[in-house]
Amino acid sequence: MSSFTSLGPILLMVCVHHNLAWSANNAHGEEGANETMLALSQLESQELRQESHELKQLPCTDHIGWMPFQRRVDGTVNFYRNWNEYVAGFGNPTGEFWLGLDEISRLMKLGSYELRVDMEDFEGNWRYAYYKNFHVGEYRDNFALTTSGYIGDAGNNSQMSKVQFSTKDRDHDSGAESCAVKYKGAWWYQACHHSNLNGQYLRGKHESSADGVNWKDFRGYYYSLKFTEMKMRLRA
Ligand SMILES: [Ca+2]
Repeated sequence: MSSFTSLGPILLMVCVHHNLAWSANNAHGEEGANETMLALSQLESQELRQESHELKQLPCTDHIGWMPFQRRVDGTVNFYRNWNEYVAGFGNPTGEFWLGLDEISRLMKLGSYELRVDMEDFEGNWRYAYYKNFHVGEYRDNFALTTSGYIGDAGNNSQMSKVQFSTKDRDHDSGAESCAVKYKGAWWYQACHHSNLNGQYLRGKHESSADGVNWKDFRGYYYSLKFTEMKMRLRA
């Protein structure tokens, strides 16, 4: 693939808005090179098909190549789910959903990624957290998360180094208890968290501690956010 490196980063996927049609996006959303990139995407897609044996519908990227893999928007989808469900993914990519740890891990094979988290409270305040480096390990590593290079105005509440993913039925955190059970979510818990974006959708202020859709440095442990979206993009 080295002959295509001058095209810059390319993210390839099946897009739910373009059912089973491969689409390609570069970092700048330029349309001029679409034919060339489509050819490249077909090459890559064949490699991906051989790996996965099936095509999975992925969320659409936006015009600059960000692909969402987590979204909370109205509380209609239950996020307090078990390990197998977080591995496989659930929900609807056009609404609330979790893409799935298997898929996120598989996409890591395409290159180096960056992460952006957007969030909104019920008063209309928006914040974001960007991480220049975003990596999710494989199943055998319990999908350990590494992030670094924070920029943003939400607070650096998801910087991690090889922190394994935990669910209510798989405790991989570093605390004595099960953080996923205690805080009713599924996350890269340590002991336990500064962010809990897969927690309960509690719609603003709540009395229970840290078991909502929380981001510590934005609205704290007693406020469940209205909107969150986590998205990844191949890094230039
Ligand atoms: Ca534990």
